[in-house]
Amino acid sequence: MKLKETQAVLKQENIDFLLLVSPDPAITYFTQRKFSQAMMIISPNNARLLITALDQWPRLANVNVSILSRNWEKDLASPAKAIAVNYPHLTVTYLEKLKKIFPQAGFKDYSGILTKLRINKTADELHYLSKACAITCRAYDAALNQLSKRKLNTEQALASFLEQEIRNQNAELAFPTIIASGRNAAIPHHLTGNYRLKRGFLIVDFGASYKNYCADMTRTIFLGKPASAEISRYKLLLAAQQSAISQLTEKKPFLELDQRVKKMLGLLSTKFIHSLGHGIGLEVHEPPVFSSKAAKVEKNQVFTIEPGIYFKGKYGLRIEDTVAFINKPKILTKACKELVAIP
Ligand SMILES: [Mn+2]
Repeated sequence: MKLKETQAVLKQENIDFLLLVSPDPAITYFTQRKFSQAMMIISPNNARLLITALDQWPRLANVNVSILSRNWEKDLASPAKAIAVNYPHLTVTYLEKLKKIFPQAGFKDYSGILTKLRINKTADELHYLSKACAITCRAYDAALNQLSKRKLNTEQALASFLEQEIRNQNAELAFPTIIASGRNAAIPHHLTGNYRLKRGFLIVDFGASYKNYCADMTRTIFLGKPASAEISRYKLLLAAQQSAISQLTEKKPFLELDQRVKKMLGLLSTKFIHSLGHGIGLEVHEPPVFSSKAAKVEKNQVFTIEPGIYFKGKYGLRIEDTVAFINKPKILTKACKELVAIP
């Protein structure tokens, strides 16, 4: 993706090369592959991928692939003066090492430029993301069917079922599945365990990854018969979530959407203890960063909208969609959001 654009920026700024070290997701971005160990050296006129003999040898257009040797730097022509690196994905140890290898060079953080390139998804990326979401929804529907037959009795069993359904569709897991039943649902990042599924809200937060692109969806189901207060809390949260999506317009600051959701939740807004959403792509969490004042809705961004309310020691609810903003919002996770009660 966008290798030419990157090289144009490097040329413009007189950078000798951009150096990326695994597990930097930018390597996956440029090659559309994952490697156990890799380095990428992108200069204005050339792109090189260095990998070990332990990985499948990729065939890549516009990228030369060679073996990552101990003294890989020997192959580089004239001493480099300006080297771009991706700070958030480079360890301090590695940067110190690079400074010793290239004592004459200045190092420039290119994370901002890489973010700018990656924040607007290409047509291929949008396709992969919508496929990941469709796979996720199919797994969810299959799980609902199992739950209604009372075939899954623990958080772990439900998580395993979803994960198997994802793998059966030739996809991977985007992140560890969160299944939270009863009072566990009051903990947004509950660690799925061997707990029996209980009467009450059940949070199902999971996603498939297709060609390395991630989906993220949360649904809250009710096991048993919900009381009217429980139904009205669910309906309020759903209305807030849908309203945030309908308010998505180009250039709208994400913080404004967050404010709107809080307003709609009223007194319950103190129970909404996390961010409204996050960008998603090769990484489950990537820019746009909703809490940043500068973050605005832009064309071809993909992000989640996921308000939740949590009642300590009692229960919790969260509704999350992965949404693409093209000219208008397009919900990619199309699974049903009406409150499903399983007797
Ligand atoms: Mn999420």
